[in-house]
Amino acid sequence: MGFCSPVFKFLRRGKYFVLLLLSLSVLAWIATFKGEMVKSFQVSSAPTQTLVKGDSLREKFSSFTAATIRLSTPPPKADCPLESPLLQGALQLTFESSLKLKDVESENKGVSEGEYEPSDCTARQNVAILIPHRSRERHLLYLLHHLHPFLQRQQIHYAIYVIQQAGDATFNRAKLLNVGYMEALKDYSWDCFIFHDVDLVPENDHNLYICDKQPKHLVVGRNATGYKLHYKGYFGGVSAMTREQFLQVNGFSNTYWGWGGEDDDLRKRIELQKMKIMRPPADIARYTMVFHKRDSGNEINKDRMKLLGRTQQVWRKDGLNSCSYKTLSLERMPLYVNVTVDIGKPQS
Ligand code: UDH
Ligand code: MN
Repeated sequence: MGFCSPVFKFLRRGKYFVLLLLSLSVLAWIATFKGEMVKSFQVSSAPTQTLVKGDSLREKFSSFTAATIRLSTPPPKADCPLESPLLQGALQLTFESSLKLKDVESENKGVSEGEYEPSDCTARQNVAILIPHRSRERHLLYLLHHLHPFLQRQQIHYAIYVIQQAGDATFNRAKLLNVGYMEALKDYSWDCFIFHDVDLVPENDHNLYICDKQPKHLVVGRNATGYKLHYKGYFGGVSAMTREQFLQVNGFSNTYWGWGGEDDDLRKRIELQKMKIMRPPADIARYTMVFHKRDSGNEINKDRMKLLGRTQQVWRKDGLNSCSYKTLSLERMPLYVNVTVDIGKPQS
């Protein structure tokens, strides 16, 4: 029997066949292993993968990672309700002489650098509160104490800016508020601005610190005036205008030094634009003014009537577009942004 017998040929082919089978299973094993490798790599870098249509492993994988991502990022917040469920109505205001800034800070842990936004819903407006200020620290403390919880109950996204007039030149409330508007807009594109005297504390949280289709005056009454409107057309104390409304009237005039007239000037600008001032109901728009005397450096402005006679001629070139000032410092305190400015002095 020679080497080329049929039995030998069969054995030789069988050997190749076994070899072939062996190498195929090795290849299959490598392929599975590689699959596992790819899979575990994709787990860690999944967000950047591209999905090839028809690749079912990747498709499955991508829905798995999408679910994982959804779990780790919070779901989008719903808009806050039209009326906040946290409102309390008329409030019992207190003015304790023992109150300290530290107390007010620890009462308002949710406020950071003067800013707050509701955690469980998206606020309907973003509001900057602007407070013109010089040497009224006690009033500021009382206002912060009441205003922070008041605004939080209204579910507003807000920040408080205190604009301090540096030096002892005559006070200019209106120019400080123009500065506040411009400085606040460097931080965020606020929808609405509240121009707020430091000594006026709102008595009812249904008096909403949000803007409307028309400029809004929030102080219908105050304790000192028997809760009656000061006079027809009064637009002082606390008022609210949208970013656009304020820009449309070119802001406040910069030329009112000392007490009075600047708020009437703003009303005239509003009327020239055919806008109409709105007010909340009298039983809601109530304020307590912390008692004070006239400040030195804020004497009655004897020129105010003369200036008011010129509003129509000058409003286009006297206002936001002509407001020059120098920011001396901007400090982000826990409860407010403190902007100290040199606004110059009256031209004589
Ligand atoms: N302001 C200061 N410091 C000043 C002057 C004014 O912070 O030295 C600010 C503060 O925000 C104040 C606002 O400007 O609330 C308006 O000034 P004001 O409170 O003096 O004006 P008001 O009309 O009083 O309330 C005027 C004089 C009150 C005399 C009272 C006599 N019974
Ligand atoms: Mn006052």
